Amino acid sequence: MKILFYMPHADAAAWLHDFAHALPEAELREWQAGDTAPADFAVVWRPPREMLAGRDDLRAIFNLGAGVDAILALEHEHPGTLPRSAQLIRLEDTGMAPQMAEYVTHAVLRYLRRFDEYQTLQNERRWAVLDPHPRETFTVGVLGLGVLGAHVAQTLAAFGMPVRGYSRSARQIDGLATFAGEAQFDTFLDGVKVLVNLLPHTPDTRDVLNARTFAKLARGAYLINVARGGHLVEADLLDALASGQLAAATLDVFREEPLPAEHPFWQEPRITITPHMSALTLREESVGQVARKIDALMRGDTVSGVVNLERGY
Ligand code: NDP
Ligand code: OXD
Repeated sequence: MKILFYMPHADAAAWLHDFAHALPEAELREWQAGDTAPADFAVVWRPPREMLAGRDDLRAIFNLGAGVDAILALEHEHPGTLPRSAQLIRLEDTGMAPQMAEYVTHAVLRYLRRFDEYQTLQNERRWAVLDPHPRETFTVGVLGLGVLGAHVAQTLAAFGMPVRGYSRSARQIDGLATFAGEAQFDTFLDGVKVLVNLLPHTPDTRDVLNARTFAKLARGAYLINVARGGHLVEADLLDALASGQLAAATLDVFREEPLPAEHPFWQEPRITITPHMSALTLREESVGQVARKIDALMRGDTVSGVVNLERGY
């Protein structure tokens, strides 16, 4: 069995080494421009179109991330790029869920305990105790109750604040109030103090973090966006911060990455910026999961994590 690998900025030799260990019978190679030799599987992150177009020999394409928006954008821009023969399969957790829970919990607790404001006081050499936010009304709303969102929401619920979750289809999760579908979106948002975004980026979810959404939240709410930059209408965030409807935001993802040096977000002290690191792709866990799924497909079994191309996730 032949496997093509492509992951820009990664240590390809280390990945190929680990795959060779996990799949000793496989012939592995890093894809280079112009390589059209046969392959059964492709393991990729943000591949160029020419890597996949016309490759009708592929049985599956493994996306080395949870989000498949970049690869589906290729298909959208150039229909027919994804070989009909191949299933598109994404990573499921592979160590990202605990990382995401740490990141989001840190951000939520920082706002709950007003550490962001204490940092400002320290910068001004001022000693003052601020009124605590009441935990019982510090409602956290998590957009997306998939592999990552459900874990994040359940982790937060253990801290005792009310936690709500929102998904496309109805879900029941212990300790959470759950809402589903557009008809329940406004009820989900009503009074939320911290909005956490863990939706996939699809035509239905693009721009979901906008002025209308912010207006439904509690006054002085917080935003944590760890999904995709395309979910956020950037001008609406700046307006909501200026008006006080939002108090602060923590952003890990941006429309343009790296965030350009001249971008206004860098100048806004109420925005905390991190460089798309909330949940990194871990090599050992990812190689293990992909290798197990390749073994299963070779046996003729079905696997989980297959992307529904119509839904876009
Ligand atoms: P999943 O596919 O497991 O979960 C997606 C969730 O979003 C599901 O609950 C789904 O609903 C819900 N959803 C999808 N579309 C809609 C919609 N239109 N309305 C309401 N709910 C919707 O994804 P993961 O949890 O694995 O990952 C989520 C996203 O996190 C990824 O797509 C990626 O963009 C981002 N990510 C960011 C990382 C980072 O480092 N910043 C790292 C990893 C991922 P339903 O349950 O009904 O299907
Ligand atoms: C992912 C990501 O989708 O790293 O996995 O953003």
